[in-house]
Amino acid sequence: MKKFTTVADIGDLHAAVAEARKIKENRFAYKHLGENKTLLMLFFNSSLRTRLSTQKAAMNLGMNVMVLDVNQGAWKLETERGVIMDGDKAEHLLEAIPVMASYCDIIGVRSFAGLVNKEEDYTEKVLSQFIKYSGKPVFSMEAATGHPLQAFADIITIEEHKTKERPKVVLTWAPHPRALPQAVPNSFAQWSVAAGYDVVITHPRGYELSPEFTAGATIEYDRDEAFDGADFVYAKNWSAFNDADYGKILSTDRTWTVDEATMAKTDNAFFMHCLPVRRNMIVTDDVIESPRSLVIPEAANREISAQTVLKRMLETNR
Ligand code: AN0
Ligand code: CP
Repeated sequence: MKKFTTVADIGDLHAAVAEARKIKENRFAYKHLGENKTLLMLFFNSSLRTRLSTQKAAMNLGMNVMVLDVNQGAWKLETERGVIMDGDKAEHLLEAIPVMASYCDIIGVRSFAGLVNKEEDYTEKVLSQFIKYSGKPVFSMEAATGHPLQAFADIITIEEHKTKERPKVVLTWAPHPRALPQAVPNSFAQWSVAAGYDVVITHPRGYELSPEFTAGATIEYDRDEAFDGADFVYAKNWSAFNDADYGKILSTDRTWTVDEATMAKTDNAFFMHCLPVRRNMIVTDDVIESPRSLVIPEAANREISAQTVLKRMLETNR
């Protein structure tokens, strides 16, 4: 595996989940695979889970790990070619990428959507330069349009908890005070369709996601209808994707907060969220603390999704 940015990169999803579950049974079975190999994790944005789970996954495989927070202590990086660099950016990505690549064997990149220029975000301007210029296997640790390590962990979690072959999985928008990227819902929609689930997406009008990611899912504007019979409820906020409102907050309507009344409409559904979550905006205390909440096992599975991806990258790039 040379890159991991989308569900297509993992190949047969059911085989990947099976491999992940085997890794989970004995996460130290491959502790020599990464010997003398170095992972560089590069963060343009904050992280708790991705940082720790990916580092832990690499350590399980015997790798060395270097972590760089680009905006804390490194030179500010210019990403645009042709710019006269007379501003606050001291270094260009076109030098920084091959330099960083010379010190490591695999690179993980976190670079969120700017939510200002849709074309720039949806062409994955930063991540694609790493893929093009590093010469090393590159994986997304949440880029502008997707968060595949999260979606992979989410699918592993659903597979561990589902009681039906084809569960009804509802992705619901929920309110949040700041504009957030579409990366998490994009990937969750794409991966859960690929997993073969009955996927329903519900949100206020104006919050339609890119059809590139939601193909195969049903968009249901009637929230009650969407939740009816749901086996899994996946809550997430995102900002608008449509051209006129790109990156904007169109609603903070707290009737969309997932509460006990919402969950009562489901078929005793499990509750999921990628975290970090704002309580009583996205979900009430009662729902996130209930025995049906999967937020902690879901986060724990981030170690497993990362280890599966790193293992495959190590195996195919020796
Ligand atoms: C980020 C997002 O919504 O994409 C990261 C989620 C994993 N969330 C926040 O910035 C709060
Ligand atoms: N879910 C997730 O990616 O969390 P972090 O932003 O804390 O890494």
